[in-house]
This record gives sequence, C-alpha cells and structure tokens, in this order.
Amino acid sequence: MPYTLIIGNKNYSSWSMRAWLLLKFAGTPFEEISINLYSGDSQSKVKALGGQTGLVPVLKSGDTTVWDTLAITEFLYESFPKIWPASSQARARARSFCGEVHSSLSHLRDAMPMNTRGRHRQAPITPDVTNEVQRVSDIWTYCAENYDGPWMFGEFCGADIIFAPLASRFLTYDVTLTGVAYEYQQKLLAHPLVVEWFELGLKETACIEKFELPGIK
Ligand SMILES: N[C@@H](CCC(=O)N[C@@H](CS)C(=O)NCC(=O)O)C(=O)O
Repeated sequence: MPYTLIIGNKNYSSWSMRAWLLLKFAGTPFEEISINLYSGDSQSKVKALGGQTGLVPVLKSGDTTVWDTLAITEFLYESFPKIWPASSQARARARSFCGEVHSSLSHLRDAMPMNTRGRHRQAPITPDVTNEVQRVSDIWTYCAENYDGPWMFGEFCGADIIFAPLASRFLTYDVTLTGVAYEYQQKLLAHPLVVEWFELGLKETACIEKFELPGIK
C-alpha cells in the first residue's frame, strides 16, 4: 500500500474524516489503522505509530510520516493536485477558508462535537458560536455566488472535504441554514464519500460520553 492512515473513531473524529476523505478522493489505495480515541492509551498508541502529538490523523508514506490535517492535505496535494483548485487565486482563497476551519471556529467546534450518528442534539449556543456558524454560512454563500459549479470552488476539492464535518455538525445539532448555504450543506451531506464515512461510523459501537450531548426533548 502506498499510504497508511492512522485515524480515530469515524463517528466522532472530524480531523480523521478529513484525511480519510482526502485519500478516498485522491483515489489511491491505503491501509487504515483505527484507534479508539480517549480510551486511556490512545495517544501513546498514536505516538508509537509515529504521530508525534499523539493525535490523529497521521499519514505514513514510505519513510515519511505526516501529522496534522493541513500538513497531510499539503503533502497529498503534491501528488494529487486536484486537492486544491487549479487557479492560483482560487487556491489561495481555498487555503484561507480551510485555514480558518483549522485555526479558528473553536467555539463552534467545542460546543458541537462531531457525532455523525447523533440527531436533534442540544448544543450550548453562545453568541460566539452563533457568530462562527454565521461565518461558515457566509463562506458557503460567498463560494456559491462567486464560483460556477456545485462545490465550493466549482469542482469538488479539498475545501469541500475540510468543511464536510461542519455540515455534519449542523445536522446533528439542528442548525438550520438558509438559501445557497443550506443547499450546499445538503449537497455535501449527500456526497458519496461523505455518505460512505457516515455508514462506516454507524457500524461502530464505541460510545464517547463527552461527545454525546443530550437530545432535544
Ligand atoms: N490540529 C490537529 C488536530 C487533531 C485532533 O485534535 N485530533 C483529535 C481527533 S479529531 C484527537 O486525536 N483526539 C484524541 C485526543 O485528544 O486524545 C489536526 O489538524 O490534525
């Protein structure tokens, strides 16, 4: 296998989802090593496999080990250029938006842990969370209005993948978007690779209590 991907629980690990989708989208075969996260020794298992932070995802290719999702994205881009848009300007925009997901949106990510099988869950919605949801909606609206084609930058690419777990979170916590942002979220949730990831998550039995927020009564 040209690649080995170390990932966490499909139901809960948003960064794992992104790396897995990137490899699937690239169309390359890969071996998958799954770690049950937050299980006591999960970080030491990841470190033993070469992930220096103990966090997933970790990608291995020959002698090269890459951790951190943006580093993995850029590493794969070197072999699979379709991961970013072809135009330099669009690529810069895509990287900027994806950088925001990676380094910002922390209120949203903390309040709404990814739980792909969860539905009608209640997240603590603070003004910061509301602002970050609005930011995602604005990004999706901007892309729909400025690029031709069904996906953020026209053709499906890494930007759609980096944003996919947000579409999942909005579904889990009943965050209702409107207009083109809503339409894009629905398209993303129906993308065959996203559906495949969700189906694999449904087969998992591990339950991580802290990511199981209460349902709406
Ligand atoms: N900045 C890292 C974040 C990785 C991360 O937070 N991974 C989570 C799963 S989504 C993890 O490994 N959690 C396990 C733990 O904290 O013990 C990236 O982009 O890959």
